[in-house]
Amino acid sequence: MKKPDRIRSGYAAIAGAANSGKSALINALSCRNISPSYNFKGITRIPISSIYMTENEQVCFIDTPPLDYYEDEELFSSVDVICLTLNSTELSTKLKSPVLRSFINRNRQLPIIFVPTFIDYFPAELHGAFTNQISMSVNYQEIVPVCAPCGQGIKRLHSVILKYLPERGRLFPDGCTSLHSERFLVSEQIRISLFSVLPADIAASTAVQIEEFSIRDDKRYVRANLHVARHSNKGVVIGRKGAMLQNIADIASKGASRIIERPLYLDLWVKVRESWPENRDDLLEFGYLY
Ligand SMILES: Nc1nc2c(ncn2[C@@H]2O[C@H](COP(=O)(O)OP(=O)(O)OP(=O)(O)O)[C@@H](O)[C@H]2O)c(=O)[nH]1
Ligand SMILES: [Mg+2]
Repeated sequence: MKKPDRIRSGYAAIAGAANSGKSALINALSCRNISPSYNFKGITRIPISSIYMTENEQVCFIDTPPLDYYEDEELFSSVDVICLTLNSTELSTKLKSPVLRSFINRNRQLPIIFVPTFIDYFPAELHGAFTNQISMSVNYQEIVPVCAPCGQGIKRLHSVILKYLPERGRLFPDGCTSLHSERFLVSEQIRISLFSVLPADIAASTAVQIEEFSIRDDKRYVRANLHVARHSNKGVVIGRKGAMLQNIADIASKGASRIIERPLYLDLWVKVRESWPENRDDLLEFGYLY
């Protein structure tokens, strides 16, 4: 059967304060674990895209670093719709936040869907109260409360996002899952694995640098350096007889193979780059500034 020529297709950015559930949301909306989501502020350092497509729709979701730290004005001005996450346990404070107010103001030409997150903290009878509270303080297009890790509200949010995407030709080729290179997606999967086994402060201060990415017989061979910010962290990342490093490599290669849909062999090395998060040149070298 011939595919329709014009479908709902476009870009939906996810913005919000640190730890408000943006990455959990992109993972739930695009049905893949592409962006590290953990209980630590500032995990997402670079915008990450994840494409969801069917015969009748193509949505490129874009997860972004917290607005408190950085705002990519160009990125937001070029999307079709913005989902603004607000932690519902801190709704009143967040709605007054100057950073958030100025973001809403600067992007008022775009549809903004307000997405109260963490609604699993409240009984269903109270969810209407979030809508009232938001509608009293800002102009809004839509309000969709969600709990991304438990899937609540995700279907509804998805259909509301679609309403704001124009009908146009297909933007992405069949099978395309992200705008990023495999190399970048693999390095983010290594970051996800760091957070799942290391203390959060050590994981957050470990940079991943892909040193070699080669392809043989459709298999990926990747050598990556894990740069810890302190000498004392090196032993923790390696673990007893290398057990922690092996664990990280196992989790990361499984996750990365799933994301890039190919077998992948990973070789990890731990290096010390003292205080790299405070050093502009190191941030540039690791791809966190550009
Ligand atoms: N209970 C509950 N936990 C949530 C919800 N949304 C996110 N989380 C958890 O909250 C933590 C932070 O979520 P993230 O998705 O990393 O938040 P973020 O906004 O991407 O954080 P940064 O990248 O640091 O800005 C993770 O442990 C998530 O599993 C939710 O609706 N309910
Ligand atoms: Mg994030």
